Amino acid sequence: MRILLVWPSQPHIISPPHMKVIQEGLGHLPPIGLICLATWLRERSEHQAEVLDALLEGMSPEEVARHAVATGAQAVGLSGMTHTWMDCLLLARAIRAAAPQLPIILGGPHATLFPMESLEHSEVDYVVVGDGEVPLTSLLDRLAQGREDTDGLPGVLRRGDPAGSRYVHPDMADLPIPDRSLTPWRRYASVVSRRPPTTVVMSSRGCPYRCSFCSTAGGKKFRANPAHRVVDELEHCVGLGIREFLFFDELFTFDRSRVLEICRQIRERGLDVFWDVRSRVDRVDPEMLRAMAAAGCQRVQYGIESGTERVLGLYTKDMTPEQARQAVRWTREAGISTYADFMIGAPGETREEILETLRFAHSLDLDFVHFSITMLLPRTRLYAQALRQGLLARDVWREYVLEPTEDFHPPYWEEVLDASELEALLRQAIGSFYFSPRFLWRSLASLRSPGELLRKARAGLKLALGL
Ligand code: B12
Ligand code: SF4
Repeated sequence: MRILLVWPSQPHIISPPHMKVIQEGLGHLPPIGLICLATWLRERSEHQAEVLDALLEGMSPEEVARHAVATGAQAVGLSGMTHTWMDCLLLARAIRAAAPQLPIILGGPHATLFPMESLEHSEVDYVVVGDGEVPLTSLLDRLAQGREDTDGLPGVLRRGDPAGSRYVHPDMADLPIPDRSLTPWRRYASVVSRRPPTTVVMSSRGCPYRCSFCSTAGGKKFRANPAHRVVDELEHCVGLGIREFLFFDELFTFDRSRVLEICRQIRERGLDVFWDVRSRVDRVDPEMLRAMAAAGCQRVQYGIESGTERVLGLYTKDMTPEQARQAVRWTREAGISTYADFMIGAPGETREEILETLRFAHSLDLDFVHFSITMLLPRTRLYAQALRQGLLARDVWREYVLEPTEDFHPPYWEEVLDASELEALLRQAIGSFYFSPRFLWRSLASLRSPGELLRKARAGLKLALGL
């Protein structure tokens, strides 16, 4: 069968106001999940897949539907997050209207978290829950036989089926290297790119930690590609002309010996690459960071979240502010840039605690910071707590999935401070960082071209005016 795999445009994305303001300047990253699927189908099945990044191409739902018809697609697969669910649904409707016979299959983090609710919409024929490679192949095999049922198919559901469990691919090393040339790889870069084009790598999936605000879409079990396979993937991309990599693993540094081996092999193979990773502050050490720096690591992004032990405890982050301070220091000493995420608006968090977090963030000498208001994300323990305690009267996310509306506001914990007070504190936090003389000076010193200066200045100005 011939399947069109689409990453939809996102005009209705649920995003905090300050992110919407700067969205345009953030650049585009490849839809790596769809690239993984298309590569798998090409190498392990008779089916053919096309990946269409409608967000990158700026294509409307109607344009995508026309493209599906014009290219003779026999099925369409859509990927998305709950935050982009409304756009997935509008796209599914446009495809149904243009080609009613085409089966529409939904996969990705949203489908995994809300399979049954998504199937309530008649435009969605099948959902794939979890890793998509094997489920999608078996579904296409079945559709090719002219069958529509899902009996015995792993991770695939259709309307009327009982709820099923997520499909977990048994061995990550068995997955082929995603072929970036299936997408316009030269056009991908992010605002923090140093040597575009940039690509995304997922060298592991899953995270065993228990932060209450996180939905750990990759599952609780850490599953990783062995070091040689990770470096093979980098080498493959270098062959194509890509030298900059964003590792989007939930927890790249979980397995210390794997990280050291990846670094050793990058050096041994003489790969001239730039990369950045996400980590916890308690899963790094000076030796590991030095090895990472020597192998081209440019930046480590830490989820520090708060400067107070009480709030970190509320989030069950299982780390302390002191560990954060130490990790940032070690990272800087290794010559790697630091990027930290902070959140404001935890259960019971007071203005004073938020200001303490702000002071803490300033005291760390970070290169980049990102502040956000704690969003009560669907299917998280924090969200369940808000429902249990009556802070939220209704399951607003479920209602949204059943009937998405443009004016949906993601829920915050508004017990002590309400949304407008939190937003004012967020503006203060962002402003105090990005307009501080130290930060401005550092940004200017790290600029590489007038174009970059222009892009960053535009994003900064929009932030200042938009907020
Ligand atoms: C990379 C990433 C991003 C990148 C996206 C870049 C890109 N173009 O892909 C960036 C940094 C831009 C990003 C931003 C955001 N993200 Co994000 N992000 C992730 C992250 C870390 C990895 C996703 C990924 O690439 N996984 C690797 C691939 C291989 O897995 P996958 O995409 O899930 O695909 C597999 C399966 O899901 C399935 N599949 C996927 N699509 C399809 C389609 C079909 C048809 C089928 C059959 C199967 C299938 O098969 C694939 C292969 O096995 C996840 C966490 C996670 N581990 O999933 C969060 C995550 C997806 N992000 C999340 C959120 C909330 C956001 C933001 C909305 C945050 C914000 N408030 O601003 C923004 C949205 C911005 C935007 N414009 O899209 C949430 C979504 C939760 C939800 N309920 O949907 C997640 C799950 C994080 C979390 N734990 O809460 N994100
Ligand atoms: S926030 Fe990070 S460390 Fe915590 S559970 Fe989620 S992925 Fe794991």
